[in-house]
Amino acid sequence: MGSPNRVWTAWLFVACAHWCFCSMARNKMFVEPSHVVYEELQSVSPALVNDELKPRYHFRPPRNWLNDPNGPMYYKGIYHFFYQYNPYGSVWGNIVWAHSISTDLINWKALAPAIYPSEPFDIYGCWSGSATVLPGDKPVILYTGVDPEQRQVQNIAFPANLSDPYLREWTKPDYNPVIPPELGVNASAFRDPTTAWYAPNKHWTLVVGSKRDRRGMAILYRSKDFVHWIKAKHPLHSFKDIGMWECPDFFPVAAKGRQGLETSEYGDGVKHVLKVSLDATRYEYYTVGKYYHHMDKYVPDVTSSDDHTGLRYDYGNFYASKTFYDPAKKRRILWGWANESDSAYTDKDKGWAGVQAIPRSLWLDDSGRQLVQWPIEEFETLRDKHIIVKNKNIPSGGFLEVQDIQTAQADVEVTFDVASLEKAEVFDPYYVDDAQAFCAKKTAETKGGVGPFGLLVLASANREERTAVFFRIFKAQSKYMVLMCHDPTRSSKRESTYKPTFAGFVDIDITKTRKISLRSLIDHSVVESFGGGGKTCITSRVYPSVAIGENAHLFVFNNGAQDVKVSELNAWEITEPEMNDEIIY
Ligand code: DQQ
Repeated sequence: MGSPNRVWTAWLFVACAHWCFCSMARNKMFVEPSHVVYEELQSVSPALVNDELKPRYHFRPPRNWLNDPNGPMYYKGIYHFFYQYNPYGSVWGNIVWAHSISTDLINWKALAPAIYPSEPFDIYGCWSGSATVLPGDKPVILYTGVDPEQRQVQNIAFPANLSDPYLREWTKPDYNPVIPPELGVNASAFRDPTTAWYAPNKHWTLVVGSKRDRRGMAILYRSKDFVHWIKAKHPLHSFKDIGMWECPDFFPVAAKGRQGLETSEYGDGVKHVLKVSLDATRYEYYTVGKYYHHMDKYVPDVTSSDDHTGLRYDYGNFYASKTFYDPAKKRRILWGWANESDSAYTDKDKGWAGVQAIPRSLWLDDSGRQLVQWPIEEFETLRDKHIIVKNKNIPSGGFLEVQDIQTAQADVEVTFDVASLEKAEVFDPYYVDDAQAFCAKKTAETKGGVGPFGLLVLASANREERTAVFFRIFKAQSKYMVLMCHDPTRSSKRESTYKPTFAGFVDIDITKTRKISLRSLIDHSVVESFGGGGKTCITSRVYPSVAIGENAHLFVFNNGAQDVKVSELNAWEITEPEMNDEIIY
């Protein structure tokens, strides 16, 4: 048992994964609704639907299924990224921890999978988890294993060779699991350990996602040696009637400024953030609050709500996210899974499914009420051909095409001047907690007062096919409300794809700024947008049927009653980074 000093070889992985797949298939592994194995879709040869829709600069393996980001970390000058991956097909199943490395978080080289089912404590699954870098620069991984009784248990793994900066080989000690589900813990809802922090009480501390009945919970564990873990009497935090909390993330943020904090930081000028991924809705929410160390208790601020009306990193396709502290640039970086909007059957035909959103730097907004996110600066090294448009008035009902640049693989930044708010529509308070439903009602087609104005991306030349990314400004009782929307309802003629509108409010005082900015990263079937300088983010997966490759156009539009001005628009073609093309052994 155990795999100390195992020498990694390709054949061993293939044999192991094959055995694992057969054994899972034999045992019909159905665990949770979100972990359905489509047995008939595993191990098929993909008939590519349209490879031009495959994202080119977002993180992805060359083929097959990807889901959650796992264990991101920085070690000896190298960024490590692991992710849930199916080596056999483009639907969920046979999950291993695939492993990639980078020196800039943008160009990636693939290594052989780091963690894969091999021992009784993980033979039915190697699910999500996190890395912690212990003093003396010693990385360690904690991940969820599924054991033969279908129990979710937490396991530890160590690098086999700390002098290998690529950390190619990982060892799972025989004493695993280090955190089994004890009496009173729901063993089929007990997963995704966080990065641990060293608390002032001189214990390593972490949380594991769980639920009790319908109460979502972040169960807290403490350890002196990182091997023996003791469950605390009370969870770090919990919330009623919400269901399973997957992939919790808990970290400190500076109350002022953009600098990231190491996960164990505490004291004056430090706030904390708790993020949970809700299995019931497949959306995730975060709160900003205070961590009371002496009680190991986290209390969200009154401005942060714990339920489905709460804050989201991203109001679109973005799930199971995880942050890590980058000591090289003193920043906190967010990774999130942007899943497909296609059916499992179409994913099978495509031969690929899932990307990671572009890594984002994240910090606390000056208001202290929410986080702000922005694509990491390294992304800009991919910018190529550049076009600028300045001072263009877009009259009511007008369009402006951004020409002389290909826009299927692009980065667009635009600032709109909103000179007058006179024609703003009256806000309907019914939608104050449901921006998404508001956007579904007031789409890009619905004429408004101030807005809808914004971009039509991945558009056909005649604009019949397009994804609208836009703002709409309303007059509420005591302030103006800025709604940001993604409307992909006309993004494709393909019926089979899910085309939901996504939306969030942007917390800016438009009466003061009179301006609002929008950035959209367009990557064939990904549209990732940042409104108000990164205060509100939305990611959509869209699959145009006409606006593909060279046939994709970009427009600015204004469907409001009042003119708006593009004070400046910058668009860049984006070059293709190195993206896990071949495995380095
Ligand atoms: N995905 C993993 C689980 C996690 C879920 C399994 C979230 O550990 O709860 O692939 O997407």
